[in-house]
Amino acid sequence: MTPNSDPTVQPVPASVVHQVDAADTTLHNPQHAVIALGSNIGNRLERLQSAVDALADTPGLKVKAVSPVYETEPWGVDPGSQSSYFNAVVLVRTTLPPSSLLERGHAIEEALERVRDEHWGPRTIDVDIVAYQGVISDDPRLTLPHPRVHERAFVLVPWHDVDPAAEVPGHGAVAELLTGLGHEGVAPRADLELSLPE
Ligand code: A4P
Ligand code: MG
Repeated sequence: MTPNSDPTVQPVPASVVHQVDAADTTLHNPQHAVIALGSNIGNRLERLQSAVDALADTPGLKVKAVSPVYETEPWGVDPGSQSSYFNAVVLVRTTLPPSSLLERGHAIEEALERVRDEHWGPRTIDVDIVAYQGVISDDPRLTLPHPRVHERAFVLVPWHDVDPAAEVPGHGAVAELLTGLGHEGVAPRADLELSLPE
């Protein structure tokens, strides 16, 4: 099935931001990676934008696309126990190995005042490495692809927006996974937009 023949998959919203100049010209042998951002405390849009800016500022990394912003119901926690999230997905090309990309993600979380006091607790920002090239790894420090991504419409919907042909390594096409999951609890915020630094 082609992604567009699936009635549950929405057309690409206008706010997908693509950077068309080639990272390839400035990076040697760059690898594709997919990063998910989530925030449910404070100024959620500002936090997501700060994370995008910090990724774009990372040596050896080019941000290639930034998804639209979605407001999403908290997943995996008691209903009503947390505020809604803003979620987005960023496509990058990078010469950083996976472990360095994870470290950079943690540094960005720390810079944005993330406090880790509760597993799956509310957070100013969460930076997850969703996928790195086609790598599959069950290392608990960096599991690839992210262990729950194939069950999470709040990641798959924005990922599909920026890459309709995307695949979750080991789990199949994002479009197919979304057919099973649906879009419930994942609402586009067409009034909001993340920008890609020049
Ligand atoms: N880790 C292993 N693999 C990865 C990976 N691929 N990317 C390790 C990032 N980190 C990875 O993460 C815990 C440990 O996972 C780290 O030490 C890292 O080395 P954490 O960020 O400290 O803690 P966490 O985020 O609370 O745990 P976790 O398991 O990453 O939670 P998730 O899976 O990120 O889920 N609902 C909505 N609507 N939107 C959300 O964004 N997020 C969560 C958190 C729950 N519900 C949500 C959302
Ligand atoms: Mg996390």
